[in-house]
Amino acid sequence: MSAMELWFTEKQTDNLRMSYRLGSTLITERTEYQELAVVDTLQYGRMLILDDFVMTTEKDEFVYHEMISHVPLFTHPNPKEVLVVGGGDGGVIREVLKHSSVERAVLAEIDPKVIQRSREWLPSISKALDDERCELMVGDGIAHVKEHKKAYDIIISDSTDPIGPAVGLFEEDFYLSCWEALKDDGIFVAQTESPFLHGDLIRQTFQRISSVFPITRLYLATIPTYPGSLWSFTIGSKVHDPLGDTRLPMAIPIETKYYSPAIHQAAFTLPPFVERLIRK
Ligand code: AG3
Repeated sequence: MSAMELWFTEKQTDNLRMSYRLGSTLITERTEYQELAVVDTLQYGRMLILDDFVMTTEKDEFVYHEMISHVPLFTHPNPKEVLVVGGGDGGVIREVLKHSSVERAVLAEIDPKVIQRSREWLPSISKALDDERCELMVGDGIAHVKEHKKAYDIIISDSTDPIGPAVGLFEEDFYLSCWEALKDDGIFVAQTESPFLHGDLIRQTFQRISSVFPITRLYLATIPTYPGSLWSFTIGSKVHDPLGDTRLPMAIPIETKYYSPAIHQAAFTLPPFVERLIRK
């Protein structure tokens, strides 16, 4: 057997591709909703791919999963009920359940195959899906949000890119439903793509979220396997300011690899080209 090189390439834009050399392909299948693959990359470990887009890898997933979870959860004084929309790989659930205040974490994932394959092939990411505080809701997250009023302390939108099934998760109507599904001091957060490649989307999403929530803030983290690497998250909050009135502890009672109280503060410091995107 020759040393044949197998590569997976994500077309990040029409003009930019990112390639990963593979050790092996673990599974590829067409689910009811999308093309799903789990491959073993030599650089970043196992990788979940949906419709040819990188969703997460074993080696860099901690940045995204910690930052989308701990920033809102440490902003809220006592988060008990948490909803994750999307995120069938379980990475966000794992981080959310590190908080001892959390009594129930509901995962609303539309594609059961994502849950099943992540359980099989990505145990380090999916392991908390079996926690007794985790409740799996296989179905439409948008409908779930609409059906619940004042039910959650935190809602996390762990969506794919705003194409196909995720389009609705970037619409104002969804942010309004989230407002209604949140308790009086609830916090919403969404992944909102890269300022290098998706500036218009960031501007539009920030505008939409801020038309619903009185406190809206953007923060950043570096995620090497996502297009543009510099990634954004947008928070909409009813009462608690992720930068203001929170009593952020000097030390946190959970183990993390990227998040810390200092990173929490620093992540909201935006370079001028990003600041301009969200300025009125
Ligand atoms: N959700 C955001 C993935 C966006 C990546 N986009 C891309 N590769 N074009 C990730 C789910 C992790 N739980």
